[in-house]
Amino acid sequence: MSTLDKTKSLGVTLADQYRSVRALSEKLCETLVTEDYVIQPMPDCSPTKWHLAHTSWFFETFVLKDHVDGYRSPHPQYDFLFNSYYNAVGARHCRPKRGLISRPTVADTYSYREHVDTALLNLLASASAETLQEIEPLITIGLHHEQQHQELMLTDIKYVFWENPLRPAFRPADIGCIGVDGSLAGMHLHAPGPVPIAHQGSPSRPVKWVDFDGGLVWTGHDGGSFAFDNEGPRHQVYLQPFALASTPVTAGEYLAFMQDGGYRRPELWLAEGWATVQSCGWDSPLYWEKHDGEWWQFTLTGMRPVDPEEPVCHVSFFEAEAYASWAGARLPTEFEWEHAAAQQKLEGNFVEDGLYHPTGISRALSQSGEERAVDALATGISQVYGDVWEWTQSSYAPYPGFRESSGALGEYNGKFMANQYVLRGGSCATSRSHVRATYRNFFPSNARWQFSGIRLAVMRPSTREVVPDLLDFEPDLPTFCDDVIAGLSATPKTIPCKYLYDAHGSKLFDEITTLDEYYPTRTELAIVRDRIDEIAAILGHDFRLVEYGSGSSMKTRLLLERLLGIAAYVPVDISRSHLLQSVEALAGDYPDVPIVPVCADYTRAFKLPPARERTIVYFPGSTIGNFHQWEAREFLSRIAGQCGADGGLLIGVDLKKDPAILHRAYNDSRGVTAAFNLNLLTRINRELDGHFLTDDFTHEAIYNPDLGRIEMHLVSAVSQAVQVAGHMFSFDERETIHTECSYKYTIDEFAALARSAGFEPVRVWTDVGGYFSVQYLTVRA
Ligand code: AVI
Repeated sequence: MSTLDKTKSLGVTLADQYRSVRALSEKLCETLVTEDYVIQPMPDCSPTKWHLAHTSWFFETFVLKDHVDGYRSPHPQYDFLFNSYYNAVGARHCRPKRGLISRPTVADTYSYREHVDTALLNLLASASAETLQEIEPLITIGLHHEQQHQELMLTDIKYVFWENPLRPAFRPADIGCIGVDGSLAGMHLHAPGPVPIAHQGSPSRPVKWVDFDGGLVWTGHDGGSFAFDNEGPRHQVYLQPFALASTPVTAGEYLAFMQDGGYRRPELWLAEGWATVQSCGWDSPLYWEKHDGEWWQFTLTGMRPVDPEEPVCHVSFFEAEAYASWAGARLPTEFEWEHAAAQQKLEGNFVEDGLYHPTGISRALSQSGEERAVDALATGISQVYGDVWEWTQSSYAPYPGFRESSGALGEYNGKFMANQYVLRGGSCATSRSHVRATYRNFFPSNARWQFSGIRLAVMRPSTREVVPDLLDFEPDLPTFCDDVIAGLSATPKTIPCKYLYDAHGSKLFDEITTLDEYYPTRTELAIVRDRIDEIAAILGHDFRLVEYGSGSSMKTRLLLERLLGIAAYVPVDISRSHLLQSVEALAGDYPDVPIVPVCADYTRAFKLPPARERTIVYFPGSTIGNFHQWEAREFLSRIAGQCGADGGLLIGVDLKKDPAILHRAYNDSRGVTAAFNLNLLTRINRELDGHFLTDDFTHEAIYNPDLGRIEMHLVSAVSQAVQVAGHMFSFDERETIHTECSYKYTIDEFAALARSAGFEPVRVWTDVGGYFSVQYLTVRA
């Protein structure tokens, strides 16, 4: 090809690219009416009109003014209005006030675009080879810049329509909708689609992990084609072996986090994230709303039920991080992500697909061809590109050797390298030609209006290698609020003791177990330690040990070390994070014992995974004492059913003794038990908008000899009325809330109870003082 032909061809290629990108900006606006173009619902969102004008101003400022002889802008004052952030170019209008500019009108803005298009296309048609070489990088960056604004046009208009109580749809939906009041009148709502909404909270697939070896790897762009300056220089980083989840976190998985109190548990959040949850009142991703007990979400095609299969979207870095910590995982670093993504085809759900919303894995795979679908399901990671931007744990920082380019365009990326996190992979609002493995998007940690989601990572070797499956259950929540309202409305007032154990309550209970006065934990451990050989002999061989409540304690460790017949250890706990923590703690120390954690509320019926070996349930700590006797009978019968004919139960049972000893154990001198009890009120205040003044209540624990139990109460010191979750409850002076029973048994009494539930006592071990017992029972034939 001659030089002239090459020049012409470069000009034509650039012109074609220019026309195509510019046309998409306008196509995206085809369903908007004039009023939609002008609104700015929050400082981060710009009006559509502003995006259309700013992207034109960009070409005018960085190409036309410098490369068209005698070029004069028809609107010099637009420099002030439509300069976004380039200090080198001059002063500018204040960003949060972009929505206050009614002039230029929308029509004026389109004329301005047309003017810039004509001038630019004329330049491309007539430019010399030298000029074309010079402007090619500027036009290319201008086109990528416009593609970034196209994505912002979508995310910003979504927020504009979300702020409108009529919830208009950006693109027409198929069928009817609901209004803000839950009515189905006159608004655009999308039909549920193929996903059965009844299963919003259904158990999620176990995470499938894909391993990567790590080592010294190259990262960043090699400069062979277009990339933003922040993607280089290419350099080496060292990666520890890691694994990535095969798919982004789904809405169904995220619902499980929400139902497990994800937005109410400070221990899961970074301090700043928790402060944001509190101050912004977050209880779900942006655009989610509950209607008649079902979660709906606002999309660019209107309101529709949350589809549990599709990637969760519109979550901040804080939410992504909290979810990861709840799931016992972490976010990937941007280098891990890039290393994995570089091995993937650049395909996915992008803006060109016209869905404007992330899709579920089935749809993503069905669109990418059967061969690849099978491949991805078997080994690979999928939905790496498109659908949702994936938050990484990497701060947006310069790569080693990074230098901003000179001139105004040096301000494009570099100056934002503070207080932001990197996101990777593009979204359903990104152009396919805009992303690549090295692409670094970035937003502040609280931003949620982008199509941002989550992919989990873990280190290798990790918990998952000893956790074949975290068998999930469907949490039957919310119950805390219902139980508290019902309990405070009853006479006498009472609240189930399981609510004493939030994160702080659990810590206080751990502290109780170390108190001099609280004998049970210490005594039980001593019994197990002294009798471990006898216990091992009686339990025999080839059984799985199913422990109710997460076991990371000394007793569990002792059993795992000394009971040689254990074929598997099955911890059962309602809290996924406690379960993962305890498994993580035990797995490393007992690599030979397979661990099969089960996330379940053991006080209710749940299924254990099937097993070849016998089942022995371990229920230590005399937690059985916290059940009323009729509840204990029912509970033990359920255990007998779970164990089957050849199974057994190893249980810790506190015994009747001198009431003075009991009194000291539950009224300790350091006031830890009092704090444990009073923490229930603090929890209600925090989680249920309660207004208890903890100073107006005192802790009381008394032994009731007739019923053979310690009763723990919170006593109102004054006559008062307290609001909880919008309800008022009055308390007389000295009126109490009964918060816990702790039944004590004689050995005969417990034997009778066990028999009535289908067990036969086999062996009872006690300490010399007869304070506590460890008992082995088998299921009666
Ligand atoms: C967990 N449970 C067996 C303890 C008990 O002794 O009933 C809870 C407790 N309440 C006050 N102190 C300890």
